[in-house]
Amino acid sequence: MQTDLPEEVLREYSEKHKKPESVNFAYGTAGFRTLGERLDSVMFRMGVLAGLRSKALGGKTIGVMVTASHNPEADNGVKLVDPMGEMLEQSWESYATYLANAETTDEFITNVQAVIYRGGISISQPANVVYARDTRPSGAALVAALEDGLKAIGVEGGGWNAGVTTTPVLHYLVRTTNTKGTPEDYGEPSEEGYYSKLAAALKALLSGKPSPPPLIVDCANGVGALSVAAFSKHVEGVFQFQPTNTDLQTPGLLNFKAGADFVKTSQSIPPALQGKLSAGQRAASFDGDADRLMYFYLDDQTSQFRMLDGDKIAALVAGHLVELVNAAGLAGRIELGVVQTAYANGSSTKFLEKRLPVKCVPTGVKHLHHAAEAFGIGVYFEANGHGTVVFSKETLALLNSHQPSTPEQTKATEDLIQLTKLINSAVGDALSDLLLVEVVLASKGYTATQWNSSYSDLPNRLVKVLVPDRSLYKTTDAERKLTEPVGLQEKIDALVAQYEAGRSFVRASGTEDAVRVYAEAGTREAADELAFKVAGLVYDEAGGDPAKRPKEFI
Ligand code: 16G
Ligand code: MG
Repeated sequence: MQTDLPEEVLREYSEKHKKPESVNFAYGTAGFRTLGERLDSVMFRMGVLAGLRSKALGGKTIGVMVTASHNPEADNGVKLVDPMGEMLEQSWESYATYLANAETTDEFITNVQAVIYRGGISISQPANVVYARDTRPSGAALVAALEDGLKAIGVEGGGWNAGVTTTPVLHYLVRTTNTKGTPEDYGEPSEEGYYSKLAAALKALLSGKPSPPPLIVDCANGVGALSVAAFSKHVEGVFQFQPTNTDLQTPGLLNFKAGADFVKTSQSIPPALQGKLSAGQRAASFDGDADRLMYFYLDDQTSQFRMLDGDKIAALVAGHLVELVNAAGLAGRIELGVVQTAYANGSSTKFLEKRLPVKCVPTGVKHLHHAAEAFGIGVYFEANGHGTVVFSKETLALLNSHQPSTPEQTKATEDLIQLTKLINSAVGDALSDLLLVEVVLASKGYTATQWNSSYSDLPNRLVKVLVPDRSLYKTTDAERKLTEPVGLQEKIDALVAQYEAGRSFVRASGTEDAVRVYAEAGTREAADELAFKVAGLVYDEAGGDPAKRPKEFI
């Protein structure tokens, strides 16, 4: 049994994975993320930290995912996953940053010792870690560095390599490993177990309903392509995918003019799908690690592109869950709520608020997930397509013990129970969310057009502003208002007041060195104008170089 820190081993490995000079790493909303070539030392150190985190929790299995999600192919990243499949606890994010930025091996060892001390960690505890990566070319070498970290800190068997898989699968593996044989058992801890679980729930939920039409899925030329291919085998004859953007060989294609982020930010159809969609036919896009989902279709009348984003998914799913809870005879016994961020379209918030409680929280899955857990059934989605539904322990127990008194109640209760299995509550999951959407549409007999008609999005615009120091931008009220730089918010308010249905907010990005401006208004022109005016204001207030001022800023 290990009782002391294996300092010599750590030193030896640390020398092999030196930190690049003059780079400052920060564990942001989704872990560390930057050019893959810069991340060798970070990976090694996160291997060590994952081991320490597991030891701190008495040997519970911790997850490590190597991915940069929707970012360009040259980027990579790493994030740690806590035992129930949730994001790393916030207090440990600062440990991650602290270890990643130690300049030398000596400093690294000192910092490791400090983490052990501050975290009250007993080094003699066992450590268990499962890790995976997406399809990025830099992934294999980075995983090798991670493995050195796991070995150096004494993780059992050097960790469990789950190979190339999606972020949601990794989260599922963490949760199932830790809950196996407990009352919170979440399924078989294997990728096949994940597919089987989703497939069984899908079959139960679609039984007796018309089969959904074959669905075009844009896999962003990423790991989602593997996942869709593997899952398809489990649902033959029940559900048919038509995967596109599945090229994992050609360099540079990952997320390039493809995937959920492309669809959301460009508000247009991925070029590879052009000419493949008939009017009214729906299609979906995953992002590069398959934890975000975006739907779209071409209008049957005008052939115009129509996007069904995270807000539309939340509205569809929450509405259906309310109906099921009522139909099951459980109205008033389960509190349903929706969690959004400031990026949620104003129309979606209005639509939802008429039906159930809606909460707004800062950007980043951990905030949404946490807030959703306060409800009996919490639906959370970011507009960018990342989200899921969480069920409280009480709700799960109630569903299982409920005695329905009519056949209708029995059916609704069974559907709710199957939905708890179809939904990956550990994390936003493009595949599971897609199946959820398809089940709801099949239950309601809705087309994409009918789904989209629930409310009309207010035209909106997102603009990025490069400023010398984004850390100067401090917000309050779930990021909807700036407190610093002092005085800027008042100027934004004065601009917003000039636009009908106008709304705008400014926040520092957690993943990029930039400040983001969001604006929406009654018309497309007004939304664009408001966004560019606020962007100009931010740029000038920050003392931006007039020569480099983007010409669209007003
Ligand atoms: C990360 C977050 C996502 C958020 C996005 C915002 C996770 C797993 N992912 O991708 O939820 O929407 O960052 O990016 O938390 P931004 O801070 O650059 O606007
Ligand atoms: Mg992602």
